[in-house]
Amino acid sequence: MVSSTTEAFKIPGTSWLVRVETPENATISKMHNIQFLKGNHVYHSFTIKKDGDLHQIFDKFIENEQIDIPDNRISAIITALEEAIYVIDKSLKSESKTGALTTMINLSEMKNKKILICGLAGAGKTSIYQVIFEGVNSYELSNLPATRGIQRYKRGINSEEGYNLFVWDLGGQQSYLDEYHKDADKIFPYTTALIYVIDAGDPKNLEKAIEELKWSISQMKTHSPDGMVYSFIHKMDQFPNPQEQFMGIRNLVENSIKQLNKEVGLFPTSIHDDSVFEAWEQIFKSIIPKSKKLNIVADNLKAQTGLYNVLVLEKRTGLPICSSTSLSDDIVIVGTINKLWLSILKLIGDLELVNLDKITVQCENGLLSLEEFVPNIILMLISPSMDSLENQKNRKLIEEFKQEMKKYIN
Ligand SMILES: Nc1nc2c(ncn2[C@@H]2O[C@H](COP(=O)(O)OP(=O)(O)OP(=O)(O)O)[C@@H](O)[C@H]2O)c(=O)[nH]1
Ligand SMILES: [Mg+2]
Repeated sequence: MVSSTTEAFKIPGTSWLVRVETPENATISKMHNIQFLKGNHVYHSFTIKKDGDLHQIFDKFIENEQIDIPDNRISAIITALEEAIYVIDKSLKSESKTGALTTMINLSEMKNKKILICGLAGAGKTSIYQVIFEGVNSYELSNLPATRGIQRYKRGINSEEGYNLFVWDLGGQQSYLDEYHKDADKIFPYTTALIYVIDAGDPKNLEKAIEELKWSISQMKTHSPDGMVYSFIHKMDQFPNPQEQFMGIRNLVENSIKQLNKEVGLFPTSIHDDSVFEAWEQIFKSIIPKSKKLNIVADNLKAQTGLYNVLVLEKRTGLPICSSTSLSDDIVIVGTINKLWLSILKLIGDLELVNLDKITVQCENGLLSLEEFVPNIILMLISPSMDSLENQKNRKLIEEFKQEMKKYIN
C-alpha cells in the first residue's frame, strides 16, 4: 500500500515544476495537493477537491508569484494538471480493492481516452494534430516551430463534461527522446492508442524511426497492453507514386516489428489531402464507434422530411456523431464541413462579431444549413429547398431530432 501517489511536470519555458500529490485517503477526502516548486523547494502548496476549480489555483499562483505566463500556455498547463489527476485516479484504482472506488473510477475509464502522437523530429506530428483537431489548413503549417517536450491537449468528444480525449504530442528532438526513454513509465500508461508518425520522405532517418517505433511498441506492451498501435507513413504527397512508396515502407516496418507480436495498423497519410482524415477516422472508429442507433434516427429524419442528408458532427474533434446512410463513410465531407465552420468562426472573431450559430449556403439545386445546436455540436442539413427546412411539419421533426440528439450528447 502506498502512502501517496504523485505526478509531476514542468511548466514549459519556466523553471517551475508542478507536482500533484494525492494522499492515501484520497478516496474518502477526494483531495489533491498541488505544489509549485523550483528545484526541491516548494514555493506554493494548494489543496483542491477532485472536482475543484484548477483555474482558481492558477490565478492564485500567478498572483502570488507575479509570474508572467501567456494565457494560451495556462490552459495547456491546466490540461496537464487535469491529466495528472486523471492518471493518479487510475493508479489509485489499480491499488484499491474497495468496491465503491472501483465503480467510481470505472466510469471515468469509460469516459477518458489518451492518445500519444510520437515520432522523430519534423515527422509531421504537430501538423497532423493541427489539421485534425484545430481545423487548420495545411498550407498554414509550413513554419511550425519544433515542439518543446510534450504538448498535452484535451478535447471533448460527445459532451461538455467528462468525456475527454487527451492528446499528447511528443516533440521528437533527440534531447526529448532521451527524456522519454528515461520516463517511459510516466508517458505510456493508460494509453488507448499510440500513433507513430514516420516521415516517408526522409530515407536517411528511416532506420532510426523504425527503431524508435519498436521501442514505443515495447513500451505500449509493458504499460498499456490493451492499447492500440498505429503508424502513419506520412508526407505521401511528395511521391509521384505514393502507393508503391507506401508498400515499400510498410514491408520494411512490418518485417522489423514482426518479432514484437503486436498488431500495428499502418496508413499512408498527408496533410495536403484527405488521407490524414481517413486514417484518423479509422482510429477514432476503433476507439469510439459511431452510434448505429443514432444513424437510424438520422436516416428516419431524412426519410420523413425529404432532406437530402443529415449529419451531426463534433466541432473540436471534427468527427461525425451520426449521419444518414449516404453520408456515413464520407470522411471528406465531414472534414471539409468542419474546416468551413472553423474558418468562418475565425473570420467572425477577426471581424469582432460574436456568436455564430447558423450558416446557410444557397445553391442552385439546394441548400446547405449548418447549426451549432449544442455547444460544439453541429447539425448539417442538406435540403432541396428552403421550404423543406422551414415548413411547419419539417421544422417540428428537425426540432424533435435535435432533442433526441441532446439526450444522447448530455
Ligand atoms: N509535404 C508534406 N509536409 C508536411 C506534411 N506534414 C507536415 N509537413 C511539414 O513537415 C514539417 C514538420 O512538421 P511538424 O508538424 O512541425 O513536425 P513534428 O513531428 O511536430 O516535429 P517536432 O515537433 O520537432 O517533433 C513542417 O514544415 C510541415 O509543414 C505532409 O503531409 N506533407
Ligand atoms: Mg511538433
